[in-house]
Amino acid sequence: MTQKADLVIRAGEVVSDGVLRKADIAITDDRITRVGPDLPGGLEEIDATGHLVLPGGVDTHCHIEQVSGAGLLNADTFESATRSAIFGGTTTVVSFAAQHPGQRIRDVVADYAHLARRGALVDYAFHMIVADISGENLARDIPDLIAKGHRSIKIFTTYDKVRLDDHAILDVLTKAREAGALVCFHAENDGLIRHMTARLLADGKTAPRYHAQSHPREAEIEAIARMCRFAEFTGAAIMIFHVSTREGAEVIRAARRRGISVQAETCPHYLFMTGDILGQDRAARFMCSPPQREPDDQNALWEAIEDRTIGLVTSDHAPYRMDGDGKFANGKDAPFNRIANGMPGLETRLPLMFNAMVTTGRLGLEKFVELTATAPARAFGLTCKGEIAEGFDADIAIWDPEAVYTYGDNDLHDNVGYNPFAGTTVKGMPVQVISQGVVVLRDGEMLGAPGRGRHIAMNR
Ligand code: DUC
Ligand code: ZN
Ligand code: ZN
Repeated sequence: MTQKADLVIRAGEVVSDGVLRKADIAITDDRITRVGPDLPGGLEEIDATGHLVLPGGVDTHCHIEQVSGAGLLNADTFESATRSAIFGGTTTVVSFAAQHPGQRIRDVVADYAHLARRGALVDYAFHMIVADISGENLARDIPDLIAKGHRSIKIFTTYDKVRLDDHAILDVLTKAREAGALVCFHAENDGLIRHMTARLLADGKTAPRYHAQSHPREAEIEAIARMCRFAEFTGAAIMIFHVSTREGAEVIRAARRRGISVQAETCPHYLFMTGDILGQDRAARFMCSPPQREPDDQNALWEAIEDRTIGLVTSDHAPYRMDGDGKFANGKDAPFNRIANGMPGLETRLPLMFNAMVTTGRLGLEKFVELTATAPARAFGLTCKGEIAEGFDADIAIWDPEAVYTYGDNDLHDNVGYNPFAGTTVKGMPVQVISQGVVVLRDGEMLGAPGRGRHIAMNR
């Protein structure tokens, strides 16, 4: 007699192999062992009748317990960020090990790994932010860390202290190609941003709403085009983070057609917010870089999602509280360029995208799963994540497609203290979440213990 599975999720509508079908899922230990009709009984059973059973979300762009270029620690620990992730149906996060000039990258990765081991409630991996290639960093640490499964590097083309110049970027791209890592870019032209910031401040235009003018669309377009050329020149594989403009997406589309290995992501705040949001009260809540753009850009981003120019939607969760420890660390009247950039998004990413894609029917359920789980896992070599299929990790979110929820001012489970999507109503919410085969969210109750998350190595 074959042994009973530990858990069987029965009779849900399952997206598996990119197709929706009614099926049971058997899980033993932390793995999916079978997907199919009428599976034998398990030691435990979950009745998923009337629900959608989807891979847990994979969010490959979240800033957690990170010190920014300006030296500010963000509001979330690995525990609070991954708690928020679970409530939003996400079961894998890729955050940052952020080097600052003068630090050895191997020490930085070890430090962030320690924080994650202590707090993470779901599985995780890291991008290495490279801000200093001197000494042993480029020659030794980076190849060693890549070989250990840290196969993603993040580079800033702007932001004082952490940005790399073109020479250093080309050195990193060459090393990444040799060692087999993907290089991700925050792509905005630094000179343009500094030029515009100085002009605005000289004119006394210091309010948050001027932030958008200080990051003109041309800054993104130029830097994306330059990084695509550098990828072509070096043969390295790259990823453009948080694409916000029509022209940026067009540059990427053209580069991909030329055969360059460039992937791209965008984020819900570019799909669901426009630049006029910075005219609202307490606009610091919505400040991010690049800034939100125009309705025409939103249409272009959706077109780029449809034709796979943009393959992933991530949160760019960047949590800063609306107080002196966060956004206003430089004073409550700080000029726009001294207010921390970013907003929380780990918990809202999937419901917002589900509502837009599944509830209202834009591109549909299978594409939603691809964009938010399967493609992010594949892009970063997380080969056991992002799919419901035999042999994959049992990371699963069970969704009630009829659940309706209106976001409130401060209803998220992170440490940030506000919800940038307050007032938005979504239909479709995750109601049970399973991580490593264990139920970690049921009936609104979190069941996992901090530190249960595991580091997942990125495969080539
Ligand atoms: N922009 C970034 O580049 N990082 C974090 C948040 C943001 O808005
Ligand atoms: Zn960025
Ligand atoms: Zn970011």
